[in-house]
Amino acid sequence: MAILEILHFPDPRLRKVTEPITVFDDALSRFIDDMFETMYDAPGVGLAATQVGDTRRVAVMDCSEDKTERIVMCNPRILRSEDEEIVDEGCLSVPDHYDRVTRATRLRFAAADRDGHEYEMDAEGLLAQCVQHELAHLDGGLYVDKLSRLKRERIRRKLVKAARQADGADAK
Ligand code: GNR
Ligand code: NI
Repeated sequence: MAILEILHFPDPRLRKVTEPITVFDDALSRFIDDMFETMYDAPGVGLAATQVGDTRRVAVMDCSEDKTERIVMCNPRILRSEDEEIVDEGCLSVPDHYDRVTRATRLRFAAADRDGHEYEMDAEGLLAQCVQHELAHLDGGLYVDKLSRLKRERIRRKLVKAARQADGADAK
């Protein structure tokens, strides 16, 4: 198991569109375990492969209070969604920022688990929000894309500056 490095906006690797998973092998399973470890360590309620610089179409989630409900989504797709609400959203790839975005309140999605078995699940509340957030990551999207350009640019400048300062600290 390993904790992977989480990329920060505006890293261009976060814009890559992932490739569908066709082989469900031990290497994939180990990667999924690393993603869970990275997500719990962060801590976060979801993590997409894109965020750790990988182009496999997989994301993990655990929105439970006691962190015991692991959900693996390989090749996920939303089957239907209903109602919209404005919710507060954050992202491990956009540290120290939160903003309101519009998301579907309830949805049904399909995905494969780590063994390639297809399943369907109904989601609402935070889980529904997280499914939409992770699916966007797998297509190179970020919640900041839903904000005004002014807000997005402000966030970008702040994170570029923070990354530069972190690099400087590393060099010393
Ligand atoms: O940990 C996370 N919390 C969160 C809160 C509101 C909406 C979405 C999320 S997902 C985020 C982890 C993350 O960045 N996943 O990609
Ligand atoms: Ni995110």
